[in-house]
Amino acid sequence: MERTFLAIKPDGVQRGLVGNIISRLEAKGFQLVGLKMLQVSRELAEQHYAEHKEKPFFGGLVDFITSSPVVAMVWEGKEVISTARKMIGSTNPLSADNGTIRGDFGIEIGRNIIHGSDAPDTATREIALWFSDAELASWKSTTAGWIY
Ligand code: FUP
Repeated sequence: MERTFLAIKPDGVQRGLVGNIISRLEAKGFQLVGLKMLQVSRELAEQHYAEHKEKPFFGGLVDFITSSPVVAMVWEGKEVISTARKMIGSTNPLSADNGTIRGDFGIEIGRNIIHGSDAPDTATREIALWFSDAELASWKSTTAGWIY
């Protein structure tokens, strides 16, 4: 089954949106298989956002993501990578659709609440970067038969 990496950023944590975000993904039918709150180091932030290294916003992005704790998660389910991205909405919250996490809760591109892996190869890379194998659970939900 497919897995994706999601992280609720410092703004999402401080604004008390952790429960709402987890509820949306649970209610959709996806399964939480990894969860932790952590203070992100600059090293981890720079590795995570390596593709943006040359961008003008890179320094501010690293400052932001390391400014206070984030909630890192791994979610599992059929087509969870693309579906979670749809549920998150576009990068700029002002252009994100209503009903998406960013569309419902955000205004600023630099304070867009949540990160989600954008493709299978990035999901694999990000899960390995943020979680050890021992931190990931495999479990069977008896309700899954009603979802799939
Ligand atoms: P996303 O995949 O939607 O999280 O967006 P990107 O990978 O393109 O960008 C990563 C993060 O960089 C965004 F979540 C917010 C930040 N960013 C800016 O601050 N300014 C920009 O112009 C673009 C991105």
